[in-house]
Amino acid sequence: MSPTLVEALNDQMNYEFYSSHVYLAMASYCESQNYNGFAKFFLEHAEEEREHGMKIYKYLQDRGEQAIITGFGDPSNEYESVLDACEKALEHEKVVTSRFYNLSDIAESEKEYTTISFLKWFLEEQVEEESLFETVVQKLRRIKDDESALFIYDMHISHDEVE
Ligand code: OFO
Repeated sequence: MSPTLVEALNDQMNYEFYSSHVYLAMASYCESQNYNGFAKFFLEHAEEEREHGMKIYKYLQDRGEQAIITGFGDPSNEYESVLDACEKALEHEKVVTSRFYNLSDIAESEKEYTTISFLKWFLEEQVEEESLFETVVQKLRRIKDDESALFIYDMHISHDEVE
């Protein structure tokens, strides 16, 4: 793999770890507001993002490259509501998708067929993740300020919204 591609893969690996922190912060916000169902939902996502980061970590090592661990900025810990957190999660996933498109462009331009194939899993995963957050955001927009409906959704979210 070219140094450009290795650097881009490293960057995405670190972004996945950052995503894990973003969802951890969202989980903590939800828990602080006593929305424990949403907190659990975001904690599960935080764990998934860590697994995504580790998938790239392993790929880099398998290809004879060192995975370079760096930091990203702090995630936001302040949200106006559960809906606000979920809208931001959806926006975040859209950024992740565009990052995988860029990575795929680099791999394609280098005819790096193994990496192109490796990245396909992530592209498919992004379709599921965007669709999941779209669903949650749509439901929350319908719920609006109905506290009882939000209370019921909070009890069911981890069970209802699975990829
Ligand atoms: Fe939620 O995205 Fe990772 O890849």
